[in-house]
Amino acid sequence: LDLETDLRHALERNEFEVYYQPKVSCETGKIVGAEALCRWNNPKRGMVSPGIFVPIAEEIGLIEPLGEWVLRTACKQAKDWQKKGLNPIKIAVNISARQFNQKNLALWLSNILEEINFNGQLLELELTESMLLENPSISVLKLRGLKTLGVKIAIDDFGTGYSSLSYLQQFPFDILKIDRCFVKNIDQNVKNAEITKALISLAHHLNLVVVAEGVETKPELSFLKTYNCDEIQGFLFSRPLPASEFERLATGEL
Ligand code: G
Ligand code: G
Ligand code: NA
Ligand code: MN
Repeated sequence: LDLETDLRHALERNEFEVYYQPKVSCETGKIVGAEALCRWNNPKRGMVSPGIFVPIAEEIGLIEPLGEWVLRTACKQAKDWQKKGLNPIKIAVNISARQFNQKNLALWLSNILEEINFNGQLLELELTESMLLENPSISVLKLRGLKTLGVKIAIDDFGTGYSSLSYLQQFPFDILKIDRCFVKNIDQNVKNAEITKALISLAHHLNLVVVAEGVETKPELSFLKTYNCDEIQGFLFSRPLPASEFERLATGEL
């Protein structure tokens, strides 16, 4: 059987799992958020990378139900953590182009938030620049609609696309995620250092929260602290973890 067929059955067969990668405050060193990252554990194939199955899911129209499942699962998990007395954790969910393009996006989200009784203020949606630029004026309206629900909008993989800086001014973002290609070796690579410093400064002047992705070393972290990055995410602190392990990490048991 081919991958696509297996993927089509994966949701009903409960083969997906949501992993959580901590986002840590540079100021306090505490976990303040988590990016929800989907995992596919197929009995026959083992763990399949989202780098492989997300594009296929997008192509065959499975990304809408899958994305909704990830969103619901992550929000319910965050509520469960709150009930258990953990500090409030902002949940970040990746939204694919096809999901973003669905009609009545804000209504869809508002129904889900209401149904599971989840505070929109604790939800971040991670979007990439390319999906917004297909139709910028419609994207602006969609983002405004989402923001009426209190959710935060993050621009993911910032700096890797083809667009100009003008969309930073056009779109109502709350969070800028500096792509990991710029973070790599910032303590040694002068160009990456300058780009990252400039991005942090630019983002702060636009009142955006800055998250650095792909932080793998202590020197990278101290550089980011020195230049007032707000939050970091990366293997240095933790890889994406199953919910139970994330919980142990957040409660200091791990
Ligand atoms: O989890 P990992 O770091 O291997 O993710 C690889 C890619 O898959 C990333 O680009 C990530 O954004 C994407 N991805 C992971 N989970 C989801 C998801 O639930 N929805 C969407 N749209 N993309 C996801
Ligand atoms: O595209 P997006 O930014 O959503 O990608 C998230 C991906 O980044 C996931 O596949 C996650 O496993 C990966 N990732 C998270 N932290 C690190 C890191 O420190 N180094 C590297 N190389 N990848 C990371
Ligand atoms: Na992301
Ligand atoms: Mn990213």
